[in-house]
Amino acid sequence: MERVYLGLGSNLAEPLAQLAAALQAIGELPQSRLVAVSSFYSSDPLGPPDQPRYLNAVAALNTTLAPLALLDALQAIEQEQGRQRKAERWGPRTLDLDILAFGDRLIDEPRLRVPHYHMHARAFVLYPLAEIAPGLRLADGRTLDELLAACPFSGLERLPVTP
Ligand code: A4P
Ligand code: MG
Repeated sequence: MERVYLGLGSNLAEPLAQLAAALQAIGELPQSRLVAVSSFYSSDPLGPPDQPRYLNAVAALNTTLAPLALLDALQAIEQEQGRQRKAERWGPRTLDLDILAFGDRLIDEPRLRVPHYHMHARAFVLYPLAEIAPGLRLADGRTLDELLAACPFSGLERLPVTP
């Protein structure tokens, strides 16, 4: 079993329902067990400003799936929930599932880079991750504490209720 951390994000079509459905689907993945889910956070959109606020969370999964098999399964969940890939970078989406970390692996393939290449600068990833993985050290040696120290808690609101 390897421990995987997943970032979840949505800013279209009832984000709360999107994240709840995604967690349900992740919990049903083969060879895998969902072991923790962070609080949900409302966050300022990163990218084009003329889009709704996002709902973000982070989940922990134990799995024996290979990384690309997990990516395929996550992309199938995104498709299932009506994700339309558009040309616009960082545009609005019903559901985005990112692999943040995968055990001790460093992955640099055309379809998959792990640790996720933008997570270090994203409060909406780092703060929920810290809830469920305090003291985490990434495969490239960076610690979550270092990343948090360089990334202020701003544009982010921790919501009291999770489904
Ligand atoms: N890919 C490579 N590495 C990974 C990985 N570690 N996990 C590839 C998942 N996918 C990975 O992703 C494009 C391709 O990245 C995939 O086909 C996969 O093979 P995508 O989801 O199709 O495209 P994208 O998400 O639009 O692009 P990108 O650059 O991944 O965007 P991000 O980084 O996911 O950002 N603002 C707030 N507040 N909250 C958000 O969650 N999210 C985004 C999207 C923008 N602004 C946001 C948020
Ligand atoms: Mg993505």
